Amino acid sequence: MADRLYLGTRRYSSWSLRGWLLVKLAGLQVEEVIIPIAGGVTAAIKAVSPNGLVPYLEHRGAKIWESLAIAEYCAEHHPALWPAERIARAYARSIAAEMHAGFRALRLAMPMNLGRDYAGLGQNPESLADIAAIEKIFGDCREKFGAGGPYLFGAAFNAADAMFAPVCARFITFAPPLNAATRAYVQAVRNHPLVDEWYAKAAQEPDAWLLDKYESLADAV
Ligand SMILES: N[C@@H](CCC(=O)N[C@@H](CS)C(=O)NCC(=O)O)C(=O)O
Repeated sequence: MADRLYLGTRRYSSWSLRGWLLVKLAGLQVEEVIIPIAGGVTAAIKAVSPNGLVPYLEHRGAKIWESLAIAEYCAEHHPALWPAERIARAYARSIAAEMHAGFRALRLAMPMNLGRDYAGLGQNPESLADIAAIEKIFGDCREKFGAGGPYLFGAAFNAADAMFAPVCARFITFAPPLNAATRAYVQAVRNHPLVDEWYAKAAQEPDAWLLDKYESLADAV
């Protein structure tokens, strides 16, 4: 079994962005296989991945699916993906798990699209409640652990930042009302070299991979 990381269309696949950031931060050497997503019914993904979803990692005989499991696997190779201090590490794991399990209203109302400007769209009571909860997480985390740098736990972009990076991307695309501290964090994440590399590669994807359901949000209002 070759060492491979299966990913979906970079423009849309928020979970793939998480998995890719984690693998890159951990320095795992893998072949990246991009499978254009068809929006929940991608036969080529179902054919390779145990849960029928991407990201999916094959590494030195191990098969790892679900982004949070990929985070833990990567952290075995690169422990600095989680904070070194126990209480900060517990907090990081908790907010990463909360992201993995939740914020469904935000994800539904503001699907990731790295190539569009949907400023002002996607705001409803449920998505705005999710955004308020996320801003509280960002604010509390940075207040407790974020001294010394722009990321959630300070100077190092870690697994928690990777889990929230697609949320930052949604905030850029949909431009909901955000407080100044959140805006600064979102910009720091966008400026991270790996996030920038992902955006650049997303911009090079062929037009044939565009999906109408994600490209026509502005027409729907
Ligand atoms: N809980 C999963 C979610 C993964 C997921 O939903 N991936 C989407 C792409 S962002 C997918 O593979 N969809 C299958 C498809 O479009 O056919 C994780 O954390 O990895």
